[in-house]
Amino acid sequence: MVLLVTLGIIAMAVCQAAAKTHTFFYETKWITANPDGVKERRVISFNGSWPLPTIEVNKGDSVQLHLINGLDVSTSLHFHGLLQNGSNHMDGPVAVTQCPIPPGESFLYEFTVDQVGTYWYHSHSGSQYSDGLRGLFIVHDKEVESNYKFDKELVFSLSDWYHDSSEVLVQKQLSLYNPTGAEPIPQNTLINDTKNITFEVEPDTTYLIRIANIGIMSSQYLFFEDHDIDIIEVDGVYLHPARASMIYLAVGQRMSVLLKTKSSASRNFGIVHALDISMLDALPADLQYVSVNQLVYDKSLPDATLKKEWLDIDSYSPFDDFELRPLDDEPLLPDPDHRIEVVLHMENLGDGVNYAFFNNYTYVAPKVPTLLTALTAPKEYVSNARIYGSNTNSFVLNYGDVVELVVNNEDDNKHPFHLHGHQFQTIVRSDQYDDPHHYDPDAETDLPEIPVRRDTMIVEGNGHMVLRFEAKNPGIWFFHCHLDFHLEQGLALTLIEAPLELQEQFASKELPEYFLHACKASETPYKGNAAANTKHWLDLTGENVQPPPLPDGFTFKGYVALAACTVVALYGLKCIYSYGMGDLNKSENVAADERRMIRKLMLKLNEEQREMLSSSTSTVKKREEMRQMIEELEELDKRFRELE
Ligand SMILES: [Cu+2]
Repeated sequence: MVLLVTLGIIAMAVCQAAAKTHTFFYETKWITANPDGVKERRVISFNGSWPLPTIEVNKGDSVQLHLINGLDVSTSLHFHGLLQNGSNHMDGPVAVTQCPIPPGESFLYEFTVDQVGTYWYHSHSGSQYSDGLRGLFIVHDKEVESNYKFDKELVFSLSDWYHDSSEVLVQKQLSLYNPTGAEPIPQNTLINDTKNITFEVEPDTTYLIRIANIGIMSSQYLFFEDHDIDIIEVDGVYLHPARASMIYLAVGQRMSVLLKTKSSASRNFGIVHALDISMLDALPADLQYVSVNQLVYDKSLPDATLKKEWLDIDSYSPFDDFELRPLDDEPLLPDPDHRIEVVLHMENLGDGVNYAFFNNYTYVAPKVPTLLTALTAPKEYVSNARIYGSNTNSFVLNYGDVVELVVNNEDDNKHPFHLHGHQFQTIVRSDQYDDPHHYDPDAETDLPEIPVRRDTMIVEGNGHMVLRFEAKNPGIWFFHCHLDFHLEQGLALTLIEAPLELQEQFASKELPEYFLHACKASETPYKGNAAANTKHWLDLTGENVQPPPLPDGFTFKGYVALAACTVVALYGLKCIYSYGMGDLNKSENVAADERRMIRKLMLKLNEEQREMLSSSTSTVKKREEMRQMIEELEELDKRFRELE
């Protein structure tokens, strides 16, 4: 009997140490939720529940996540930060590594986790994750965690929150009526997918707090009133602890911090998170950009209240992540074998929509997902960037090369860039400038000896950023702005990393049948070059490309700058409207040139209306008029388009 019990205990211990397989069956379904307590809206649930669960596994475990698409739109899932070494086809971005999963179909995400730390999962199908299809993914490892002393664990997700669905938001963003590419402004912020949370803490206790920004657009600041913290992990990279009073997380970024509570307290303290309002094109009067939650020592003590100085975001000084050092002290990689330099700018194309570009190309999804092009290409073509399309910004990397990626930002805004498949070394991040400042590798002498590694990094407005990594993870890896409206505007490039080795990896294992079934069910071609040509690999006839440019000498921003005052504009609109509508039915009477003129003017007017609408001083009546005018302009343009 004693022996049996002993054997039983040993068996249990072995079981606990052995790697586990975690199996999940999640059906995506629309439900309604009201996380900010202001407006009920549609969100994407798993099996009818939202917020979505935090998935927790141990290093070495396997995940089998069956995703059943119960939505009326297609979907996909990306595990942000997981390197998917050997499982590139499980990475999730539609048109990059997989076909969309259409309504009614299912897909299995199956991989082994060989990393530790704080990650998250989200839809990688358009901007769909702003509809709530996102959650945290945490990987534990006793050995790594034993480097730090803590008693308890907490998890915070931060996000911006919109009352409109992702479909509406993207329509607004990619509109002729949004010529400057102004991003939709969130209505609220959430913490753990709700507002006003309360954490009851014990005195003299150290909490490990994992924090992830799972928003769609805005960076956030976070601090604990009157408490310092030690940062110990950033994007899955464990660190020498760094003392901080405030942190800053762009969308996609994560940190773990240690917070030691006081021995005694005479009140409760604020857990304060605030939007980086410099990223917003306007600040609506009703947007609560600073939120105070409660760190509760004792419920009978007074709660923290909002302090006036917390509203002064300009005075915030968060910890600079370039000061962080990885625990493994991995030194700076040697000078690169392959440097990729891209220039980022935003501009309108001939359809009037504002797009984002790398080296004058805006990302347009290829007809065939890039991974499937790589896996079906003959060896003689697989390393030729051309087959991956002329609008996918594809770069082919050789196995083992040290790759340096330089982004020179010629846009005024900052952008959080995420690279799939790597934790890269962050080498240079310039300040923000009024005019573009490109990276000059010869002038830069002060590279960090032990750079921090991340998977998501900010480039400042008109500044530059430089990252390095070793090309040892064969795969198709997307590099894109995680401000998802910018991704919709085409701010992405594709790394074709070690394609020959990638083909070898997959030579020994077939793509699962359900993987190709998603392609068939969504009518996505799954063989051939970016144009789905399987015979002539260099012939891209029929591929997806960007719209043509604007006519010469025409710039929207210049045009808008010439905008007349509102009164004139309103008067002008009336003339145009009656003229335009009156003649439209006899379309031949309206010369193409005149139509173009009218469209230009409409754009200018619409721009003005939108600017006025976003200013908080307008009266309700005035705002209603403006809205109406925007609608009328949209109707007019629709009719113009029907003529063309
Ligand atoms: Cu961006």
